[in-house]
Amino acid sequence: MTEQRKLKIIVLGESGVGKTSLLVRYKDGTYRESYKYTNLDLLTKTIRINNTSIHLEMWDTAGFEKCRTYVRGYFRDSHGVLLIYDVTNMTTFNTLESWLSDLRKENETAVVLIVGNKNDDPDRKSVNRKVVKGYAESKDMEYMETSAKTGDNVNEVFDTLIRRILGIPLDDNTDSSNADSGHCSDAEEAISNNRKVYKLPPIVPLRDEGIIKLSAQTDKLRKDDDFCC
Ligand SMILES: Nc1nc2c(ncn2[C@@H]2O[C@H](COP(=O)(O)OP(=O)(O)O)[C@@H](O)[C@H]2O)c(=O)[nH]1
Ligand SMILES: [Mg+2]
Repeated sequence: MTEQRKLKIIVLGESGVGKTSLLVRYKDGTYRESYKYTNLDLLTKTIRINNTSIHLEMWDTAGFEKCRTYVRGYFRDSHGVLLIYDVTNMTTFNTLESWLSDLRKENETAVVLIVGNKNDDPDRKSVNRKVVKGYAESKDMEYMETSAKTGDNVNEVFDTLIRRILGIPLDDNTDSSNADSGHCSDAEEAISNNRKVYKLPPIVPLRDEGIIKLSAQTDKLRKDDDFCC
């Protein structure tokens, strides 16, 4: 029997780091230099992992990060957070700590993954990988670099976040002897045997339901929470 799960994922970080671009790239594999969505709120996608069908609700900020006045409900109940900076802009990395602290005031349990986006031009890269790695380790978080523009590492970021939320181990080394089973139980068995080898269950996209503009609801939330933008 197929189990159903719903996961809420949110994005956080300064305006312009590529949050919307990353969500859209993951949702339907496209990229445009500039998105014109004014009330882009919710993107949905259904994937399957083992026998579980997972309905992803991926919430965009709808621009509230510009004034850092939050829709409080945005943080609440989220299972996973992509904390995003721009690898070409150190300031966007320096503000991650305050985004994280704002998140933790409302949500202590969400899994957070740090993402360095715009990793597509080595000449423009200005945030030192080692610095980010050190920060991520100090927070016991994972850190990955992506490009929404080229699509590099985007699926991997979402896969990693989803696996972390669901408690499915990531592979350190793929064990070919385990390679065709692909079930959680194998991974669990590997852990119980204290082996550092896991076979990842595949994540399969099932439906791409589109971008839903919930401007009516968002307007209400904005009103309720003194949304300033
Ligand atoms: N070079 C490059 N530009 C990007 C990338 N992701 C987004 N951008 C650009 O950065 C700008 C801001 O992106 P947007 O997704 O609106 O950022 P948001 O404000 O964080 O949602 C847009 O002009 C995007 O085209 C990327 O991976 N590489
Ligand atoms: Mg945006």
